[in-house]
Amino acid sequence: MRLHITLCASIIFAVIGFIAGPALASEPLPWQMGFQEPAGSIAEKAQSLHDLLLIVITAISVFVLALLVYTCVRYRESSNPVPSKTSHNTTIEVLWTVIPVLILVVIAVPSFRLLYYMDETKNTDMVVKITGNQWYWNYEYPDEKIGFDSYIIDEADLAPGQPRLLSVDNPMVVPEGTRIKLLITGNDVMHSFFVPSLAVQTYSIIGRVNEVWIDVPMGAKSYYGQCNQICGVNHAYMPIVVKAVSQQDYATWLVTAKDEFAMGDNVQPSGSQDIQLASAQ
Ligand SMILES: [Cu+2]
Repeated sequence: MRLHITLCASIIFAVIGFIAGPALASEPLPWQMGFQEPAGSIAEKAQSLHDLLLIVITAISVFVLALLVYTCVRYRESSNPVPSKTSHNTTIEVLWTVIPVLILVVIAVPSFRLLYYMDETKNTDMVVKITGNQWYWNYEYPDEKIGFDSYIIDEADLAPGQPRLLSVDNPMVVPEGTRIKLLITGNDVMHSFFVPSLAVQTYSIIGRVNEVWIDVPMGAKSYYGQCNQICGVNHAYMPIVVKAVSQQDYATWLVTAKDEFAMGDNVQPSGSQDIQLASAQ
């Protein structure tokens, strides 16, 4: 009975979440079972690869389970008192080698296709450099010469509608319908820039720049993510918000951002100076 109630509640939550969720934001929903709704071409391809893999692994698991059950029943001691002493069977050995190879080939084709698609960062519209710090993110727009830190908003300071543990003071604002090259690096320990709905998860490592791209679809929407590499005591408190806005709103935002977050030609991201000072001492 209790199981039924829990099950019904989870289905209702999932349906409510599905109806209410997608319009404004991509974020985890109560009782969510699957992926967040994929946003952009990379996430859609990743989701369809996942769906294919789910079919393959389910079929394999059911087949192996059926074989096990059949063997246990058919060859139990009472119905099979004298066990076979067969040690080789060439046909079966060929089959259990060739069939898994074929399955792996079927999986490899879409998998490599997606890997190469994700690797192709040439046709992007703009660049954002992202630096992981203990425990916040820094975003730089090199073409606009702006850069700013992005900190979590304390639970006590959340405005109505802002999700707990996921909201930040300065989101990474981007125009809708753009392909954005991300240059991801770090300033101290390893972090990981992870936005599930955009299917991006890339390590941020000091002294190294990892290049990826995201395909931000049309529509004003916030895509929520978090650091995904244990990076110290406040690891759970450095969320990510990629805020897609209309081209017009982006232009308006840029005007104020250039005022507020202007960088000189040689300005380093905040945090790196601290490290240099610390190592000089
Ligand atoms: Cu972390």
